[in-house]
Amino acid sequence: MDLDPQCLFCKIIEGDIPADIVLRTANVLAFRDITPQAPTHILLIPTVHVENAAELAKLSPTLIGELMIAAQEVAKSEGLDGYRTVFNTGASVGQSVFHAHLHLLGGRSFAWPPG
Ligand code: DGP
Repeated sequence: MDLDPQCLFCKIIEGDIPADIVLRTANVLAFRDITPQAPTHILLIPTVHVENAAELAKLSPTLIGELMIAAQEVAKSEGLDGYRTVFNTGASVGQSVFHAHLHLLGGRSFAWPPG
């Protein structure tokens, strides 16, 4: 199945739920996070339903690379000179939407190690 009708992010891909979209390519959609954790907080998702980044990497190493390239393009268009990218993989580390997504965060300083 390409999309899951029960999935929140698939509904955004379909246009059934509105989102502030910043980039759309053949295989990637990027939109602003509804609860931003930084001045720039954008989610980049594959336009195919896959549960998490680990499954996406197995399905298509090319597609997971496309997410990283799209993140770089969005960071540039947002005027960021540096940025953080995060995949939360699994509920135990905070994944709450089970459609693979890359967080792109920037516009403030970040601590390391992350919390
Ligand atoms: P994670 O916790 O890693 O699964 O991140 C899920 C992110 O999705 C979280 O930062 C909030 C965001 N989010 C949840 N629901 C919506 C929504 O309806 N629209 C948008 N734009 N973002 C959402």
